[in-house]
Parts: sequence; C-alpha cells; structure tokens
Amino acid sequence: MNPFTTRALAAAAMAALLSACASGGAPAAGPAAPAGGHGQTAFMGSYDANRDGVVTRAEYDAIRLQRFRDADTNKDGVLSEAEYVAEFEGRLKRQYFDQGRQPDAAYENSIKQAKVRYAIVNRARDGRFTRAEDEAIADKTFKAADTNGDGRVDSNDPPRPREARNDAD
Ligand SMILES: [Ca+2]
Ligand SMILES: [Ca+2]
Ligand SMILES: [Ca+2]
Repeated sequence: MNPFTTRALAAAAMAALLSACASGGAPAAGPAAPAGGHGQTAFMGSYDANRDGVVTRAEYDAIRLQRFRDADTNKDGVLSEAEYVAEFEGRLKRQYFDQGRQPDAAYENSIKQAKVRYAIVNRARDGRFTRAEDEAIADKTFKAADTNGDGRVDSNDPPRPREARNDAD
C-alpha cells in the first residue's frame, strides 16, 4: 500500500469518527477551544468556562478535575497512558470538528506530544498518573499563566518568554 492510500484511509476513518462525534451532539456551553496550543489564548480557550475573559482558580481546578475523572474510564482513580492520550484526543477531535479541519500532520504531532507529556507528568514511570500528581502540575501551570500573580488569568497577565512556559499541559 502506498503512503497516499494509507493517508486517504486514515482521513476517511477520521471523517467517520468526526461525524460520529457530531451526531452525539457536543454541548454548546463551556470553553471555546478545549485542546492544544500554547500561550494565553489557548489557556483561555481551555479553561474560561463561562467565557468572561477571566480564568479563576476555581474554574481552572473544576475543569482539571472533570477532565481527570472523564479520562479515568476504568474508574481506578489513576490514568494510564492510554486513558490520558484518549482524553486528549477526544478534545482534539472536537476542536478539529468545530473548526471544520481535517486531521493533518499537526493532529498526529499533537497526539505524539500527548504521549510525551504523559511520560513527563507520570514522574514515577509507573503507568499510574495520580490525581495528586495532576494537582501538583495544575498548580504550577496556573501560576505560570498567572504572570502578574493576582490569582486570575486574564488579559492583564503579561506574556512570559517562551522558554519559561510550562509545557506540562
Ligand atoms: Ca471565567
Ligand atoms: Ca484509570
Ligand atoms: Ca493574573
């Protein structure tokens, strides 16, 4: 099978998946762009649940917790790599669908990045990413985005240099 055929098949499979998502009916409320990207726009898109331009710590923590619980499909209280990546891919698919995009090289790369992130967040390398580990990362990620340190992430937070960003999520 030549690479073009493989790509076409992959695209067809993804289109089927995306239309399955669509018929499921995604809720209109909630964050605007729930996966991927860096910087404040991505952060707001992921965590500003009521879309008022401010991410409070309460909003942020609630979404992190919900995400963790949704990802823990076997309900054992920890995330395996497969659960972690599947949760991310679900959000990425919705984002692509909402934007009318077909899966592309960036999509594949995002999935690879999610696997890399899992290896980073699961520090113990034991295949068990715990809620406590997630909370520790969440705290760092929020504080990294809240550059003026007022406990909220909004347009008053000056961007920080790229090398200082926390890429854990
Ligand atoms: Ca908000
Ligand atoms: Ca689990
Ligand atoms: Ca702030």
